[in-house]
Amino acid sequence: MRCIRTAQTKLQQPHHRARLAASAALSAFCASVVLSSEACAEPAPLAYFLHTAGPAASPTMRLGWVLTAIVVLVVLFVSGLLVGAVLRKRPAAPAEAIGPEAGGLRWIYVGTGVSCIALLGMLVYAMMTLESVASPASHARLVITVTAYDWWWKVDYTGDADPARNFSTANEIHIPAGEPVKVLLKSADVVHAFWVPQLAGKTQTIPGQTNEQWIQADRPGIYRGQCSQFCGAQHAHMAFEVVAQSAAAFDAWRDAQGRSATQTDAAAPDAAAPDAAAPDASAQNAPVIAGKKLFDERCAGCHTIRGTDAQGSQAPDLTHLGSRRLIAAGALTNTPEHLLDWIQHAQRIKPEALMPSIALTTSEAAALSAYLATLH
Ligand code: HEC
Ligand SMILES: [Cu+2]
Repeated sequence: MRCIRTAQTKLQQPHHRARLAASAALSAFCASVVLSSEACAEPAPLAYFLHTAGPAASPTMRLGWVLTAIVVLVVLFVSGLLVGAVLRKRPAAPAEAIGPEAGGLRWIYVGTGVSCIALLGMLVYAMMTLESVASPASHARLVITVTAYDWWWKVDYTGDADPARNFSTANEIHIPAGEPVKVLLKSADVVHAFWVPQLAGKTQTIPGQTNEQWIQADRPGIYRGQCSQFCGAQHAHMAFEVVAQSAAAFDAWRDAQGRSATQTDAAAPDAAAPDAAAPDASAQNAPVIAGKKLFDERCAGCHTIRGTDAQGSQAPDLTHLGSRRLIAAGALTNTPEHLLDWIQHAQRIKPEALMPSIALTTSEAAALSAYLATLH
């Protein structure tokens, strides 16, 4: 958060003391209400105070603001009355006049009446909002299944007539922009909650039950999601991203993700000519081959890479690892350095995560890196 750092630097310089109060106020403001990328260097990733991007979320954001406004008005009004009552001087009453008082009852009738009308109005508005986000305006053509695991998200694309377009991926949900998508929500272990604040409200994932949510992004973009039900040590590092794309880009993505690792390799132009370039290619591929062997020995029990012997089912599918923006459920950006760091120090980066830290020699790390780089 750059704006806080700026404010702190100013505090350390004596000639800026006069601005101390202003800087402190500014940094407090930025820290508590980082509303937009203009206000601060890094936008709040969930950014749900001001920004929504779809019909399942916008009505609830409006409801939130309207209810807040009404509540603030009520507090101000009642505070005003209270201050008025405290300041008001009444004539000293004669001592013998102690007894039931009839004065002031009107305030109670009016107050109760107004409160009832306001509360009833808020209730009706809230029910209407609930109704409007309950189901999409048109039938959802795309249905995906998201299964929550401690502490990551499995995403299954199923239901396409072409089996090659049905597959499993992790922590990154792609959807076509401008159309509703139905999300079936499951849990593999404990109760989690699926929440993409800019696209829809929260829905719990409950073991043994399938819940439903729908999301729709009006425009292409990347929308951050987060588990919002405390589910254990790494609950806070259980994020994901929804990537909304044009219909064509989404189709291309789905086609690519459906391919197995070997198909992707075969499609790559440099691996297409195994004959003439064989000696060269195999020298180049030696680390890749060593890396694949290492993967089969040390990682395949948990992870799947489609098209290979690695068929583990308790961890993210890594067939197209390279296509993801983030790894470890949003904990790190997907760079070769972060990948190696994660593999060797998963327990430092996400203590108690269900992947062990794996010790690698320098050459093993290089080989594994080379192999993982082929999983695009
Ligand atoms: C005991 C099971 C297990 C083993 C063995 C294991 N992993 Fe994992 N791995 C996991 C789990 C579980 C996660 C998800 C952790 C999380 O995000 O909380 C994970 C996450 C990952 C991720 C991040 C994937 C993503 O999309 O976010 C990578 C990359 C990865 N593992 C690579 C490896 C490699 C390489 C090996 C072998 C050297 C390996 N893993 C061995 C269980 C395992
Ligand atoms: Cu969770």
